[in-house]
Amino acid sequence: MVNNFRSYLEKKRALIEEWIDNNFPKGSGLGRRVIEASLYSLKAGGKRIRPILCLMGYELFRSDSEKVLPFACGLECIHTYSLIHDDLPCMDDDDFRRGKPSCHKAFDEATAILAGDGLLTLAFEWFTHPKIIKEVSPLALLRAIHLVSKAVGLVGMVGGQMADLLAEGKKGDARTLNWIHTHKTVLFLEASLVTGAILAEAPNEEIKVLSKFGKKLGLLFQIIDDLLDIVGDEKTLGKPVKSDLKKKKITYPALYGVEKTRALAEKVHRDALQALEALSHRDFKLLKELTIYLLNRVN
Ligand code: GRG
Repeated sequence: MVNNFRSYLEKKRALIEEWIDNNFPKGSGLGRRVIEASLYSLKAGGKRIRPILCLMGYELFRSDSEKVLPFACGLECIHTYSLIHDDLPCMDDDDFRRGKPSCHKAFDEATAILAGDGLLTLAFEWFTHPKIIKEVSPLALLRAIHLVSKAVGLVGMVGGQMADLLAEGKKGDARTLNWIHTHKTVLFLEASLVTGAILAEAPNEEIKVLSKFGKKLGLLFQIIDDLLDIVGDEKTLGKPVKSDLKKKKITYPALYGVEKTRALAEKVHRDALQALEALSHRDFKLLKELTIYLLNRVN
């Protein structure tokens, strides 16, 4: 089962990479530098969790997920934009990302800001790619775009990033931590999964179940992310460790310690698996494997 799941992830990653390679704007004009910088960050590696979640959400209901690949790749563009901007000196000031110099280090700050802006915009071009428009119900597509826009916008990831910056160096509490993580990370991961189901025109009741599961999965992802900053390996992670600690970020280990945080991750993992049980008439084996993978991930 585990090997099957690994090969599933590899297969999906290869499809995502291939689609990006074939469809990324080819830069030949005077603005070529920003295209190079965007592609540099987009192709620097990464687990491709958000597009894979979208494909998995779709595949619970329909088998022809290649039809929604442009949408899934658009999610990765949004994610990469957020990482480029997060690494900027005026935000988290990180020199390395995905094992390589951050975009503003490999290029310069102005180019990195533009690369992020360009990727965010490209996401919407891909969400409405002619291939998607031909294959997916227009209402389902609008619903999916609305959901993801909200999840990554002012009342989602952008707001979460604001709160995260404001909380730096302050004594945080559980409520603040939960708010930041929900907005900065969880809503986008949840939306990535749920958009897949929406594009497959899944019944609303099942979309609600996936939304509940997606929240647990997103929280698990973030708790492990916090833990890896303390116990992770720099080379495997592709970025410096103990960076949250140095910046006095509010994190789960900072609030509860490593052991309690690990126990919390295991509880959230169990909750996520329990939420999935409500989909007992669907084949959710891969989502179960993904939950286990996210609990045990090392990067
Ligand atoms: C700048 C609007 C804006 C938002 C930034 C993404 C983000 C919000 C901050 C990055 C800091 C961080 C470590 C957030 C926690 C979760 C997270 C997004 C981790 C990185 O995502 P992965 O592990 O990265 O999926 P890869 O490289 O595998 O794609």
